[in-house]
Amino acid sequence: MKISNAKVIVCCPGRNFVTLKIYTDQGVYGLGDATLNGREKAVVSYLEDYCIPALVGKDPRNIEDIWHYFYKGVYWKRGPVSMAAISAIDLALWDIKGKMLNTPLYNLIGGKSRDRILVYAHANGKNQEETIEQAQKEIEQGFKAVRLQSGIPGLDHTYGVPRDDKPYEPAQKGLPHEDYWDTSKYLNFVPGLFAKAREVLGADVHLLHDVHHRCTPIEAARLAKELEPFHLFWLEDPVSGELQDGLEIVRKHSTTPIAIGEVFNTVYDYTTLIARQLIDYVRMPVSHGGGITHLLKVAAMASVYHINTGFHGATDLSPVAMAAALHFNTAINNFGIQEYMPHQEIVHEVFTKNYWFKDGYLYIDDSPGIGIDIDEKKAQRYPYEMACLPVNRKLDGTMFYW
Ligand code: GCO
Ligand code: MG
Repeated sequence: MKISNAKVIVCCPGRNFVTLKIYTDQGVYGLGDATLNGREKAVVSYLEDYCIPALVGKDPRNIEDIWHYFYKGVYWKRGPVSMAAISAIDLALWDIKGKMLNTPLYNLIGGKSRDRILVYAHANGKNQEETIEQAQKEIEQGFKAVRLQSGIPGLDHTYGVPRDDKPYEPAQKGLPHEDYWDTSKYLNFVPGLFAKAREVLGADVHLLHDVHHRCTPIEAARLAKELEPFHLFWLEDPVSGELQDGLEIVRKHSTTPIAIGEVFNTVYDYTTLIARQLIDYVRMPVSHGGGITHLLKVAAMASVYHINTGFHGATDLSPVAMAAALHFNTAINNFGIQEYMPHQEIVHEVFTKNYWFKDGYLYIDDSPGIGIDIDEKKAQRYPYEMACLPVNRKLDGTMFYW
C-alpha cells in the first residue's frame, strides 16, 4: 500500500481551517486538521513545500515510522508550525488505518474506556451578572461543567468575551486588533465572580476559569489561593507556558487544580511539569501536539503521575480534530474533561459531524477511522480570509501577553 498523493484544503466557513487530505493507491483517503489560528499559511507552506513531496510513495500503514521521519528526521524540530503539520499527517494516517480495517479510531488505540465524554461549555458575559446568567442557561441545557469568563470593570474588552452579539471567535479579519489589560483590576474582580457563581449555581456544577497566561507566578498564586474556597475544576494557564518554574510557586500556595498546555507542542514541554507534579491536566490538543501517536505518549506519561487530560477544544480546531480527540478520550484511562465550543452551523456545511451533545456529554458514532468528511465544493465557496488573534497591551501601552 502506498500514499499516492496529498493535498491541503484551506477554507473559511466563518473562520479559517486548514485540512490535509492524504490519498492512497487503494482508493482510501484520510483527513487531518492542520489549522493554526492566525498562522494558517505557514502550516500550508510547510506541508505543501516539504512534507507532501516526501509522503508520496510511503506506506501509510507505518504511522510510527512516518511520524519519526518528520520529527527525528528533521534537523529543525518542534515548534507550532512543524508540529501542526506532523499532527495533521498523523491524524490522516490513523483515519486511513481505521477505514482500511473498517473500525473506528478508538478501537485501534485500546477500545472503549467509557461511552460518553464529559465536556465543559463556555459562559461568557460582559459583566458578572451576564456571565452567571449564561452559565445558568448552559446548566439548563445539561452541561455539568462550565468555564466562566467575564468582562472586567474598568477594562473595555477582555479575552473570552464577545465584542458584539456574534458568537465568540478570538481571531479577527486583518492585522491584529489591540486589546488593553490591567492585572490588578482582573485580580480584584475574579474571586467575587466565583463567590457569586457558587452562591447562585450551587456546589455541584464544575466551574473552570482561563487566565490565558496573564499572571506572574506570585499573582497566579494569589488568584489560585483566593479561588480555593470555590472549588474550581481547574484554573487554566495561570502563568505563561514558557515559565515552567512559575507553576511551582502557584503549587506551593494553593490546592486549586492547574491545567496547562494548549500552546505546547511536544512531550518535552510537559516532562518537567508532569514529573514534578506541578499540574493536574494536560491540554495540548491532537492537532497541535503531534497527533494521536505523540499524545498517546504524553497521556501515558501523565497517567503514571495521576494527571488527567483536558484537551483544548476551541472553534479554531476543526471538526476533524474534535472527532479525533473524542476517539482519544474514549480510549484512554486518564481522560479528565474535553473543552467543547460548538462550531457555527456554517462549518458543518463543509465538514460532516459524527458526534453529538446530550446532557453534559459528547457521544461519537462508530463510523470507521476518525469519521469526518469534507465537502470540497462547498469548501471552495468559502475562500481563506486573513485573520489574526489580538495583541495585548497594558493600560500604559506596554506590550503584554494576550
Ligand atoms: C481556550 C483557549 C482559546 C484560545 C484560542 C486561540 O481555552 O479555549 O484559550 O480560547 O484563545 O484557541 O486560538
Ligand atoms: Mg485557554
